Amino acid sequence: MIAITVLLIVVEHYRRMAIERAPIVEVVRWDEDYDFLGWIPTNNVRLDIREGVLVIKVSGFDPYFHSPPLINISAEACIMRIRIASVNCSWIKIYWIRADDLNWDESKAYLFPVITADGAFRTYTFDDLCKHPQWRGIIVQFRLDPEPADVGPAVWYIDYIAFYKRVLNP
Ligand SMILES: [Ca+2]
Repeated sequence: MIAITVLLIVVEHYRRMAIERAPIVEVVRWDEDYDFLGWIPTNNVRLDIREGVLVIKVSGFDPYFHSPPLINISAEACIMRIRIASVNCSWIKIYWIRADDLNWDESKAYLFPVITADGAFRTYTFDDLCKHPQWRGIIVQFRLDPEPADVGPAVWYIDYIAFYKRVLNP
């Protein structure tokens, strides 16, 4: 029995290593003007669409905005890639709801590593959500918060935002 257990652990170890090294494929992407039409300026932001770029202007305290509703992506798509130019805001926080949990709360939230806020476009690829225990099942909708809540007159220019999953046999 011990030998079988050890074998299973070794197999699982190599399976996880293979997944971590597997290529990524795009599941969903918002990039063109019409992709951004369904985005919602929920709290103290103004949204504008300019030549394929979603412009988010912070207009007050605790700014945030929502993705379109019912995106319904599998949590396998746990890698977020964003091409963004940020002015005066170094932190992106994400919240999400799932098909089996439609409440917005702090358990389903994550503050991404710091970004550069000098107004130049950069592409960031975050795989942090792959290890988040609450990023599972079906993701129904998410929201993004320029942080901190008192960030002040910040602006984000999002060229695109996309989610990717790893596949062993693309
Ligand atoms: Ca774009």
